[in-house]
Amino acid sequence: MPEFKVENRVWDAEETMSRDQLRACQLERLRSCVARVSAVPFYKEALARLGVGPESIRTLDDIRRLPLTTKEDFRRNYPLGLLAVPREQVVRIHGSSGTTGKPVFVAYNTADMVLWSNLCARFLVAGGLRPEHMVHIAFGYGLFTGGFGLHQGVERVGAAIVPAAAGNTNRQILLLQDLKADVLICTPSYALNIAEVGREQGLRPGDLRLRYGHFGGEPWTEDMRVRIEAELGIHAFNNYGLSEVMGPGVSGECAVQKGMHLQEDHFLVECLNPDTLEPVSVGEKGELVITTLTKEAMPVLRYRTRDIAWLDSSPCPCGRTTVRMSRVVGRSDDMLIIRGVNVFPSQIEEALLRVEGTAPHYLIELDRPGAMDEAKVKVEIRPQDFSDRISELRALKGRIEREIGIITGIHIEVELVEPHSLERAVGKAKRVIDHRQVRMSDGSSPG
Ligand code: DLL
Repeated sequence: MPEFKVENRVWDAEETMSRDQLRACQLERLRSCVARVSAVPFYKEALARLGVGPESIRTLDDIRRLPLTTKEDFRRNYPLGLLAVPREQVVRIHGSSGTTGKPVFVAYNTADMVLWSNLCARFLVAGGLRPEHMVHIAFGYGLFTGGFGLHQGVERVGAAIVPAAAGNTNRQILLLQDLKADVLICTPSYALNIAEVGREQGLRPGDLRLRYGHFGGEPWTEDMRVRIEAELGIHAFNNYGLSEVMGPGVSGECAVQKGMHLQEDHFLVECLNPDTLEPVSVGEKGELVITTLTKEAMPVLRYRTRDIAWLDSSPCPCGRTTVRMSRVVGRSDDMLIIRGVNVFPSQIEEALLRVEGTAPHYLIELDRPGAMDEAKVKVEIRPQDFSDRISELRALKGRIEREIGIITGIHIEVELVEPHSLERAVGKAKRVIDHRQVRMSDGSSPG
């Protein structure tokens, strides 16, 4: 038995059901999910086109007969066209960035909210959370699923919550010191930022009373875990999820910390070659494609997450019987995650098109010199608008930054550059230079 870093506990009995029981449960739930999505015109048409229905699902492999869903499908059905229940039954809306200025909305009914809080409770308990703890949540509370999602999970476990929300790091440190939280919840990069600011204030590792941290919402590395654990004197756990299928709660690490347990009784997960859409072998890298087995308000069939990871089906000493996923090692599209916020290059383009005086030539530069991502967009000015007047250029820069802020939700610095100064590509334009150099490894490599 490997050494457990924290006491090994499970939240509910379903986490340890036998593989046979789990498969039977998935099959039954998949059939009812297919029946449920037929209430959505988009799925009704797609299923009719493929000639499939609940009765076509005889084995779990029949999932491959079902249609795929993409972010673009959410966009085409904006704002709530994928609802499978009457609007009156919706009790919560969340959202994430779309590829254009409009967010993608997701909806929950009462049963979904109960499920969501239980799924978050599962991975929080797996990573050390106990009712007697005090939990500091430094995620944004808003359309983003991170703040409210984790909040409900902690509440479900019965621990105390400090809903600090994101930003104002000095204040976060004050709260952590004075209220003596045991658990920190935020993005991994923000955890490092808190550690850095704390160090500047003269705090030493362990000065805060933190014992555990649950981090997710953006990619991070094993090296980053080592740094966070050393600088904050805590055990750092990874958890993964995405708005379209729920939010946080899709998977999370247990005390063994060798991959994130996918909550397979509620999500059927395929790992596909993103080009051929054929399944890859277990242990090989592929794109995760997720079907929600039990979500009611907005169920999704075979959602293409665009997240690249690999699966590990070997038994886990913690006793959970679910398959584990590796860290996310890449994306099969161009989505960037900047300070925890999903940003698409097309959103920057859209912002530029809204501002007079810029040419559609731009370059996004990303770096992470310290704990936090730094982002800058170089934008070419049109020759006719090229001006020697600093005040005019400053106003133009401000207009672009504002527009980018409105569309993406974060501040990105703009640097105006002379006409024709950005390199022109012969083929596809190069829009992003990412210097963040994150070594995406899980300690082990895929087969
Ligand atoms: O980020 C949900 C979440 C919030 C998960 C808080 C965990 C903690 P979205 O804003 O829709 O939802 O962004 C989803 O973020 O497709 C991944 O690319 C990335 N992502 C989320 N968690 C991780 C993680 C939330 N642990 C997108 N590691 C996903 C790597 C992650 N990437």
